[in-house]
Amino acid sequence: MPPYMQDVSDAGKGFSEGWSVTNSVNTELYIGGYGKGNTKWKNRLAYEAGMSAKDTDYMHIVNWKAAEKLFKAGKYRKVNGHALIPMEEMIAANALFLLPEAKSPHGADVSPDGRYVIVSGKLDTHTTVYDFKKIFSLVEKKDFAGKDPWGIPILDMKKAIHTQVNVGLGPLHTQYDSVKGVVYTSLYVDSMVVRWDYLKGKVLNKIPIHYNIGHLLTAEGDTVEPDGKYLIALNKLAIDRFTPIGPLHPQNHQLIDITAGRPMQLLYDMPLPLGEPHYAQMIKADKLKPVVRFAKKSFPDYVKAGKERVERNGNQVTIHSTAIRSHFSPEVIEVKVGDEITWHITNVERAQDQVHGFAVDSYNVHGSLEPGETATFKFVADKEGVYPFYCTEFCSALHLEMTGYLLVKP
Ligand SMILES: [Cu+2]
Repeated sequence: MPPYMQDVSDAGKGFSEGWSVTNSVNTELYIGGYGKGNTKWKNRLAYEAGMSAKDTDYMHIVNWKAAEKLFKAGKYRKVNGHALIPMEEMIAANALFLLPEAKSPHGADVSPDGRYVIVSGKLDTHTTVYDFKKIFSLVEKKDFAGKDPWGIPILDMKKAIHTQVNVGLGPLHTQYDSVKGVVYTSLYVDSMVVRWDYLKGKVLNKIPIHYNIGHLLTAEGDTVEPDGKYLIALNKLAIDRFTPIGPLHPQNHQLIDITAGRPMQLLYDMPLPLGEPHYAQMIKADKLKPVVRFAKKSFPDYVKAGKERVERNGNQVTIHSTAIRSHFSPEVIEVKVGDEITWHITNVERAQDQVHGFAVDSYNVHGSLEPGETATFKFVADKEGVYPFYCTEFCSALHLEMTGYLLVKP
């Protein structure tokens, strides 16, 4: 890649399978220098201005199937253990192109059928819908508008566009609905979500968000078959939603009903102890097939209930323990000063989500054991005395009683 600042990417699918797009900023190659105290320059523009000098930056378009052929032909070199195909090889193989996009772009989101990619430039009120059919045609005909300083072909922006839509201030990311043509774009400056039609090129309606929205998601919105119905605004910077409790205000997400045929409706503010996650997915719950407990075979030192024991070999002491509500077994363990302890503990709970903790605090031994998990702690018992060990997860009504003693004898 050329030395621009590459930002968000999306993979092609369906029509654009095997291709990817990556946004970039600072195609100006600006190197800063604003403010007093600069040792090199005076009176330079700040990065934010110097990086936004040109009206457009470059979307990087990569043909991964062509890259795969180059890799198989050995046209790469190893950098830190990774195969790196040099830019010249990619250019020669017609595998890397640039396409102008509105400056300081953020989201690049490929449509469910892979035919289009929607790009929003934060400093442009328009979102741009590019048509891969047009892009591939330009690539095929080698209809280029020029080359960048590294010799990468630049496609003609106007010839690659399906439509541009004036959606509002500060458009960022776009997510797809189950309804054909309908998409949702976050508007950072307006604090809104705009619902619009990228095929017909028109705005449908908007809903205010009570925070500065960044990313957003729709149910299965990044897949070839979005589910619609719900959207979550992933927010930062509460505007006026809460009584201020200090310099940092709470940051919540908002769940929005996007059922087709009626205005979008705010359903719920969702408290999360962190600001806007960058990308998140909403999927149907029945797609999750979680394990209930770890398999024995995952842990060679698994301790079977009833087979708990303490083994000594010289000054090497191996403790095989189990944990289940609300006791450790064994509960009292005697060792000698200087013994090297290897302590295996298996959580033998059959109940779902029944976690236990383990601590020998004086020896700075701490752990957490999920159902079926075996953990191993190693330390030298170098201080004589009576040291309690105990569960550190509030596991049951008798959690406080889930304790034992390590006796270190002189
Ligand atoms: Cu416990």
